[in-house]
Amino acid sequence: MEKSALQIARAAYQPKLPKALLGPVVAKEGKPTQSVGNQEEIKALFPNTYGMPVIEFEAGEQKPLEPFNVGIILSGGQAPGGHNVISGLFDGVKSLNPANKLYGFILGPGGLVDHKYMEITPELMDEYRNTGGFDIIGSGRTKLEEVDQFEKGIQILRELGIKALVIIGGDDSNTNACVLAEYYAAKKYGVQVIGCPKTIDGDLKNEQIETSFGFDTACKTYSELIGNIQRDCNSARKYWHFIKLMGRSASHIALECALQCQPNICLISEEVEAKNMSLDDVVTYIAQAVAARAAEGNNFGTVLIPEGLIEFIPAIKKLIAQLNDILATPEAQNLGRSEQIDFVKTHISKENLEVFNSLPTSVARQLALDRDPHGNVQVSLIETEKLLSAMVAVKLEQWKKEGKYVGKFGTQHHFFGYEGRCAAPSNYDADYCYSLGYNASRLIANGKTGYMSVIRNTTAPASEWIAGGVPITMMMNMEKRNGKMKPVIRKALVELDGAPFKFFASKRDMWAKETAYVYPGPIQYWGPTEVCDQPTKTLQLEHC
Ligand code: FBP
Repeated sequence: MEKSALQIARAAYQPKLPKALLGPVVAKEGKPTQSVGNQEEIKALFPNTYGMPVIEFEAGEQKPLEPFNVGIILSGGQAPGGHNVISGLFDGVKSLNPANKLYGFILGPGGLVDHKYMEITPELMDEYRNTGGFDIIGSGRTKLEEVDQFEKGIQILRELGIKALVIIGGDDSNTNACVLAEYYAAKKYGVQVIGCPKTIDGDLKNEQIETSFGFDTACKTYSELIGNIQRDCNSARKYWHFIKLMGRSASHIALECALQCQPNICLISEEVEAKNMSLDDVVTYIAQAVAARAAEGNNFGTVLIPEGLIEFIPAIKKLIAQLNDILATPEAQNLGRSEQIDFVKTHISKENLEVFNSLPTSVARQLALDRDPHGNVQVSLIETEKLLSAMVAVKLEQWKKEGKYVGKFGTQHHFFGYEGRCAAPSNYDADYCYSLGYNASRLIANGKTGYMSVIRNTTAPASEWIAGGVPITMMMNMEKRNGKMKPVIRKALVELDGAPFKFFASKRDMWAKETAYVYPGPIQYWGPTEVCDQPTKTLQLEHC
């Protein structure tokens, strides 16, 4: 594979590890844990993996281990740093015994079920150190939830002598990792399952997990692009740029980019829901800011829109909840796509039908039809940026007629998501991911299953990071998925009383009125620490 000069230089980077992981470790165990909600139900569903203690590694003696093999799966959307998790795991496993082997399952959890795998050799590994992407083995969204899949999985794990499987994924994939860990523990199959917190969305975090990997690099990549747009915007002074940002339900990415770039407007879905705003309220809020800037002669600006916004408008949220229930019924499942729309229309409540009919046809179809394998509405496919700018234009025209607005409203639209998911990891993600992978090898060596690899205290220098494991059941509660109550990891949404949102809220009126843009520029790997090694503003505000 031909490489750029930057790739060659970057390949030589040795990621940092927490001090505790530099030599042999012992696991210091805390008290028994509880799930975040529905304790009785979760305990009953996970009798073998519920209540385990939180673990922290300390320097100590490692008991000698027989050689063993490990399997790895990349699950769900790409996130910068995936290859570093693999290289950390690879180096960690080899450091325990050079004869140990690492096998990668191809194209996500489906590779385990279909027995598609490859050995990660030292030469192959070296090709991918510190690179973005998941292409070393590929990723996929197959949902691991059926006994039949678990049984097919154990066949190949046994054939390859695999003692532990590491699943790198978001909340849904780690939920499935936990279900698999429980199943293999109940059956006494002798295969451990360890999860690893991945997703650019930043919504897999809690008291134990400071951030999911990839969030840092993805946000820095989008912020570079937004900064470039803002500079263009402030140079030409003739467009309003409507920029949708990935992040699925949570608005963490939009919020982080707002903290980095200081746009004129940033919508936060969680706030829209809390304030019970309608679509018209959101449109009015944007139009007012456009009109206020126009009154000062500024017919330009930037609007950041989290991709999940539409789901958080309370009336639409209610509609989606009912659509999910209807679509999960066997009758609906057996219908073709166009018949499903008619079926849905005849089965939803009058109130929801009104909301459904008020939406542009393309948006209504998206809400009514496409779900990913985990039952999520595919919000990345909904063009909210175009929907909102069109509605703002209509409102401004109306205000013009009423003499309330004088100005020009030229628009440009952008959607940033795929641009950042495979970016070369920032120093933060390169170190964090490598540590997560290396740490997973220590959880395996200590015989743990049903744990997520966790690295904490990451706003401090890497040498002070804390390494350990958290039982996945601790993060679970019961939620409705595909029409049924299921144990799932609780998604972390933007907290309106959290420091990042409060800081943003204290500044946004000024940012709306004035042109206070910040241009963060590209990610830097070499240079002063304040340029190269800063964690996200979200993390800094959460930990200050
Ligand atoms: P994960 O939750 O699997 O990490 O994926 C995140 C994400 O990038 C979302 O931000 C986005 O909505 C979705 O994936 C897009 O999915 P796809 O890659 O299937 O188009």
